Amino acid sequence: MPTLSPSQAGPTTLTVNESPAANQNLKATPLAKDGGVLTRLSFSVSTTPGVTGYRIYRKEPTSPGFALLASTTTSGLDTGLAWAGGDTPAKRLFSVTAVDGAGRESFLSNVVTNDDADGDGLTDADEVAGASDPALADTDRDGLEDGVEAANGTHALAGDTDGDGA
Ligand SMILES: [Ca+2]
Ligand SMILES: [Ca+2]
Ligand SMILES: [Ca+2]
Repeated sequence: MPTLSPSQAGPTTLTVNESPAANQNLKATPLAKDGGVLTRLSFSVSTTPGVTGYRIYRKEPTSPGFALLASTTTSGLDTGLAWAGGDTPAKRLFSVTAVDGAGRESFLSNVVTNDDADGDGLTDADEVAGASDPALADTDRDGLEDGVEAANGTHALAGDTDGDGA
């Protein structure tokens, strides 16, 4: 959160110390490891000057809110937590914040789940059931992501279902 620093002496000034900007491009992808499939998170590093690290938060299905999972100084994390296959293991939510050297923390980033490998808003299981590609956000490459097509009732497998000529 931003903090305010009134001057102790001299001319009256008030400095607003802005907290870092939130990351907006967090992604969760399946990672085959040790005979299982685990959840890997990745994001772009913050462009806010002074950012020294990131905090990864997760929400368990039975938990009312997010809890700290790990801190990292790099732009990704192998969570060690299972990728969801159908309803088992359970769906988890993830988010990340940026932290600067003074300990100021950004708001949460976008939220991702461990059951949507291409981040298009449809779960892997729903994509398999509906024959769209769980590894490609826009299966028919018409510019509308599969989740948007599902919400709009257009077809994710045939191009230009929105009739815009693209
Ligand atoms: Ca998907
Ligand atoms: Ca897809
Ligand atoms: Ca499409």
